[in-house]
This record gives sequence, C-alpha cells and structure tokens, in this order.
Amino acid sequence: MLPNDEEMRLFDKVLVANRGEIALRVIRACKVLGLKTVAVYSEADRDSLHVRFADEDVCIGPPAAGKSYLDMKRIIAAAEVTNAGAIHPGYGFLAENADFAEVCESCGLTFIGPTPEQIRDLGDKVKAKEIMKKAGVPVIPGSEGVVPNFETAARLADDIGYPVMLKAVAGGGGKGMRMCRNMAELERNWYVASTEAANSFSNPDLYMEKLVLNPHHVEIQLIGDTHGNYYHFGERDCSIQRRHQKLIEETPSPLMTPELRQKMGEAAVKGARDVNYRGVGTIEFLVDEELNYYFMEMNTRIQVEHPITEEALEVDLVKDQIRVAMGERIEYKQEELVHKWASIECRINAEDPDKDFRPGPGTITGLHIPGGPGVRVDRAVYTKYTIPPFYDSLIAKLIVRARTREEAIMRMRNALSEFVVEGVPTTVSFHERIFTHPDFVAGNYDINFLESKFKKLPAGEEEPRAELTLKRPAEKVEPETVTRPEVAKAAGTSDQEEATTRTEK
Ligand code: MV4
Repeated sequence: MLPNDEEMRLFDKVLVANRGEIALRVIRACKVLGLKTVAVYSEADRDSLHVRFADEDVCIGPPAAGKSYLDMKRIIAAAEVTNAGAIHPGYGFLAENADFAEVCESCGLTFIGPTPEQIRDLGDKVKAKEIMKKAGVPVIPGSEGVVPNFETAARLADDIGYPVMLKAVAGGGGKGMRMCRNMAELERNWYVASTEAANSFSNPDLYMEKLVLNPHHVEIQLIGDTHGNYYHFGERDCSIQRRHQKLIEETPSPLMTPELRQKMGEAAVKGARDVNYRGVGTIEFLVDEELNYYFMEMNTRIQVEHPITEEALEVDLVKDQIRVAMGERIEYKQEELVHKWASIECRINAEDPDKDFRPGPGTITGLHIPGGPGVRVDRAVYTKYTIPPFYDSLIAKLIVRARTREEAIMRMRNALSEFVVEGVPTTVSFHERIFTHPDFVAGNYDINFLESKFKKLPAGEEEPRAELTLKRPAEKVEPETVTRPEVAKAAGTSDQEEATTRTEK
C-alpha cells in the first residue's frame, strides 16, 4: 500500500554530488528507478564516466575539492539550474556534513540520507555512544563523556584498568587516538593528545575507553524508512586495514556465529529505531576474542564496501536508499535477509606497495577487467583514463561471491591474476599476497593482521603460501543447517544461473 501523498517525497531528478565509481553506482540505481540524473564535475573530471552516463552535467569548478565537490553553494546552484529535486551525496566529501543536509532541506531539496540532526548527533563520537548505550547497545567501558582533566583521567584509568585508549571527541578514523599502558604513559599522552586535538580538530576534548585487545572491526548494515520499518543486512568484517584505510572487506565474518549475528543485528536495529533513523547506515563494532561486541561508531552514509552485502544477500542498497528518500515503504522480512553467498571485496588503488603505498596517479595505458561467474568490478576507469592526483586513488572495487568463503577466495585469487592495469602502480600484487597468506585463508586475523603478520620480509625470504583445496560444497545446504562460515545456498537456485557476471560496466 503506497503512503499517502504528503509522505511521498516525490522528485524525478537526482543530482549526484560525488565522482568516480560511487557516482556511477548512484546513477545506475537512479536509472533503475526511472529517475533523471545530474552529474557535477570539476575540470579534472571532465572526461569521467559519471559525466558521460548522467542525463545532464554541470562543471562546478576547478580540480581542488574545496572549490568543487566540497563547495555547498556550487552544488546547490547546480541543482537549481538543472531543477533537480534531490541530492545524493555518495560517500566522503559532504556525505556526513549535517550543515549540507540542512542547506539542501532549506532549499527545498531532498537530501538522500538521514536528517541533519541524525547526521550531527551520530557523527559526534560521545553523543553517539550515549544514544547507543541508552538503546541497550553494548558500548566500550570508559568515561561518561568528556574527561575534564588529567587527575580525573588518572582516577578513571585506575577504575577501568590499563591499558586504556584516549580519544579526541572530534577525532575519527584513527586520528586523535592514543593507547596508554600505565599512569606514566597516560600523563605523557594526556597533554599531547589534548594539544593535538585542539590543533587538528579545534576541539581539545578527550574521552577514555578500556582498550579492546586484538579486536575484529565488524560493522552491521542497516536501513530505516519513514514508516517505522527497520532491518539489518548482517555484517561486514573490515579488519584488514592499513593505517585505518580498509583494504579488504568480507561477509560473512570468519568470526561470526548465527547467534552473534542475530544479537548484533538486533542491537543495531534497536539503535536505529530509537532515533527513527532514516535511510541506510552502518554501525561499527569492535568484537574481541571472546566474541564480546562493543559499539564503536556509526556511519550515516552508504559505504565504499556496501557491494559485498548486496552480493551476499542479493539486495540493492543504493536503490533502497533512494526509495526511502522518496517516501516509499521498505518491505523485507528480516528472517529472509540471510546470506545466500559469501562475498569479498578488494580495494584496488593506484598506489605502489613497494614505495609505502605512495599514490601513483597517471594515465591507464592498458586495462583488462576480470570477469566470470560471481565477479563484479565497480569502477569508473577505462583505457587511457587519467587518474587525477586531487582525490582518492581508488581504481576499482573488485568484488567476488561464491557459496563458500573458500571458493570466494579462489575466485578472488583468479580475478586478481586476471586484473591488468598498465601505466600506473596498483595494489593488485599486495592483495594477491594476502589471499595466499595462511592466516588470512584460515580466517585467523584481527585488526593487527597487516602490522603483525604481514611485516616486510627480509630480502629473499619466501612468504608462507596457503594452498586451497576446494571442498565439494554440499549440494543443498539449507539455512538452518548452515555452519560457520558456510553460507546458505538459496533453495532452488543453481550457481550458474545465479552467478552471472555482475561486472558493473
Ligand atoms: C579502539 C580500539 C581498541 N580499543 N578503541 C580505530 C579508529 C576508530 N574507528 C577507533 N579505532 C579503534 N578504537 C578501543 N577502546 C582499536 C581501534 C583500532 C581499529 C579499529 C577498527 C579497525 C582498525 C583499527 C586499527 C587500529 C585501532
């Protein structure tokens, strides 16, 4: 039953306030929904695919992000001259800028995302923690909000027990965070951390948490519509990170059990419901070796790694996100939102792993994109495309899916071996090393994997290689009999018919 008119946020044209693969991804979802699209681009992106495939395009300025993709006035002006009724922010840039969401709404534009208040509150690390704690979501033991001075910090740390983490309220993504193993380190770090926070974030406030040892970064994908419907789409394990940059994401997590997935999913839905969350969102948790899970942060945007959830559960999250903004009801049955596949994503960046991942922008002189059943490559590059130096270095997201994690790893290895990019350095070879590492293959990793198990080897020393022998998966694995980390085979579908090449062109 459609909601009555005043609830429908009708628009027929969406301005995509982003670039690269996510801009293309949003354009594709808009087309599926019969919506017109407007691309905005900087002079550096004149030859980009998102410009080519949008119905209309507007140049919004010079290459510098601050004068283009981050410039609210230019983006709003582009929406007005093209008569777009909605703006999709993608990820990064202005996607989690509450002021931008507010300006859109005040200009009569639908911001495709949560309300400005939700972006503001859930983007505040301390407020988000308070909201989640009130909703009954487990949070990391620590201070009740900001720690006012060192004396209080010392007393708190004694109560919590070392080691503790000092975190800048305005920090994030690993910035403004310091571990303290004892009082001496706490004293030293207290003054450094608050000065650093004042300088980096113009806010010196710190809060404290017990250190969660050797955790996994496990995030839960959720959605809420404007009719009281909330769902979760299971987890993504994003523990393989380098300097807080995610490199590999997978679902299901090797750590997960059906019981833990249900508990974490329900906690995430409860948190969303308690704030009437609108749109798609992700709640990040730290999960320790005893499978204790703690709220870490909430992301109020569509995330880079959303495709593995789409592939594993056979959903279209970006389409759902836009449908919520149009006022439609999202009608899933939570019990049907289960893994039909295992899915893994590698971020292929134009960076040189042998030169400390130094970005290597430039022209792609040769390109072969892998394919075959269960292979999807979300990208906005093409042969002779020039990767500009002004933005991130993402070339493509290589996503695979298969009925088991083992087979997905095989598919990923093969796809990586097929992936040819000439003219710029890439991280393909680095990913190939990870996908043959015995600990990764065994699912035996946590956030410290790259630092601890992937150290630079002395010259000439060979890395351990894990050979995978594919166990013949059981013909019909019914959901209730799914064991970790097997995934349920969707009843009645055959790999071949389902696993068509899902390469995003
Ligand atoms: C932590 C933690 C351990 N204990 N908090 C990293 C960035 C931001 N998301 C918070 N982070 C962490 N907070 C406590 N109490 C470990 C990390 C952390 C981390 C978390 C997820 C993924 C990768 C990480 C790498 C280093 C540290």
